[in-house]
Amino acid sequence: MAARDRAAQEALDRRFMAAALRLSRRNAGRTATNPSVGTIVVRNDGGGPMIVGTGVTAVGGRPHAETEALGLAGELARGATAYVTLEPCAHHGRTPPCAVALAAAGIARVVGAASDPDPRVSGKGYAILRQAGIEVVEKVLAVEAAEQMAGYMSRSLRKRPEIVLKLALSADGYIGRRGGGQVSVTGEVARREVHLMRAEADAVLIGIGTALEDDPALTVRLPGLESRSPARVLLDRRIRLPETSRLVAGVDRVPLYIAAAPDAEPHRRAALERLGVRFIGTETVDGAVALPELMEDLAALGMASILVEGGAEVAKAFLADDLVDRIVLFRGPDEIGAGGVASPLDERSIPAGFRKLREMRFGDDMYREWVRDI
Ligand code: AOF
Ligand code: ZN
Repeated sequence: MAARDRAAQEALDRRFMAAALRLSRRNAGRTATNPSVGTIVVRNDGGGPMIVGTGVTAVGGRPHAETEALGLAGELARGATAYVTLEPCAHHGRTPPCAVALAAAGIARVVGAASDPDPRVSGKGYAILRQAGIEVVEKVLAVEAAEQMAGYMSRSLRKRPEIVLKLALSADGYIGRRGGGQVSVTGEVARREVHLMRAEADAVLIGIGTALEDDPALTVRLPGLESRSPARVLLDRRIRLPETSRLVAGVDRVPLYIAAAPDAEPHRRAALERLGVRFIGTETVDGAVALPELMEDLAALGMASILVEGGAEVAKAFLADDLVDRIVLFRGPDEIGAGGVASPLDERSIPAGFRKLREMRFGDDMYREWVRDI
């Protein structure tokens, strides 16, 4: 292939992979322990590229994205290119391996983004394709794909969830007012964005201080997305959460896990358990919940991404344990002034190793996001 043709092909590959990555977000947070993968099947009969099939990992995690895309493409898959955001699987699960399905459908070329860390798949998916005579191009937009599937990567590689720390700062750098109940630091557009972040996470986590102060529900309350609320996790070593709190009120619809010392307040625990609250016994280090062990427990429960929403002490503890993988800062236009609770972090004190991913405006608020590699 001439250099110019190759450059054009690479640009086209990146474009379709970007589309496949956007598509894959549709089921983010809804595929259980499976990553939400996107597949686009494209053929070119001389008149330019034409999309003949698209697929996303189904809600619940199966069928896989490739199955759906190949089903739509039918006979048109023969000789086509498949763009897959994750290396196609090589194992027999409830469905035959996607690598085998791609070959059987007559796919001529596979362009992949992220490699799959799952030992049943890693390297084997691409090997099956090559053995079948399929041209394979790996690692197209691999960084973007791994970043988008950070939860899955983290849980597979490190046995703990990806941890996103979200803080909303006032213009004068406070995240709330002591004793003031819930304070609106950011506006309506930013609030909706936070609810979307919740919808894509497996759990939202806060400390008992915030629970007592704000009495939040931590659910997704966007029209049409109410069913997308993730589990709530509360750090409450001594079980101080009142049975009348909004966290408890929603428990029949959205799970609530309390991380508490195993021997804490047996009567209060029993009462909360009767209401449907689940408990995770936690080790204690210097009087605080041992976060690394708790994160392992949450990963074992199937959680791949945790959104930490406050307060300051909890944020500090996650930062001190070097557990934060992504930082999201909202910055509102108003000042809080006297009685403000200082933020443990601002735009100028992002820890080393993070790179800025995006910056945008939501209404009157600024949004800035940093990530580090997993
Ligand atoms: C694919 N396409 O859309 C996804 C894949 O339990 P199973 O059988 O569904 O397998 C889970 C594994 O499948 C998971 O760990 C990951 O390796 C892969 N996910 N693979 O070919 C997909 N979601
Ligand atoms: Zn598969």
